[in-house]
Amino acid sequence: MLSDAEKAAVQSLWSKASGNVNAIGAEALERLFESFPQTKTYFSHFDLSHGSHDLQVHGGKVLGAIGEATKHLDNLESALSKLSDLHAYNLRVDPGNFNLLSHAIQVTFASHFCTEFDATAQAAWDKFLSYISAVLTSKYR
Ligand code: ZNH
Repeated sequence: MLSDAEKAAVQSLWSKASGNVNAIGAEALERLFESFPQTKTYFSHFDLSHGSHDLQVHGGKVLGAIGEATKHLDNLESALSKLSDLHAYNLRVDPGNFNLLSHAIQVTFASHFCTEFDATAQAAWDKFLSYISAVLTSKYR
């Protein structure tokens, strides 16, 4: 689990990002799709053009769920249980893609919050996003 210092780093960066979830989420998705085009296959029903409404809305949902998770750092499994079911049973997203999205989110944070997202904050977020990914892929079989 995260140390108290890591929890504080996660929450502090989140307080900067939380007002802008659609734009930040959309940018993270755009970076994901540009760098790893195979990830687009899950979104064939979306308009993936730059800044599209679909990217904004879905980006907002993904980051919103991450924001919600920042409030349940001691309890991620139950907080993310419904999303975990969705990804495992319904969406069947290849687990390898979670690392790619985590990477895209971190690069997006770095480009928006260059001062706050220092090496310590990044390490905490990397750990946090790994835990989220582990929960979201825990029900695969
Ligand atoms: Zn996911 C969906 C989150 C990852 C794919 N997602 C979703 C949602 C959310 C999320 C919140 C919505 C739900 C509802 O509506 O109910 N995700 C998330 C997170 C993560 C993720 C947090 C991590 C971190 N996903 C992911 C990946 C992928 C995905 C990696 C691939 C690539 N998702 C998805 C899809 C969907 C989702 C496909 C569906 C969409 C629509 O709308 O259709």
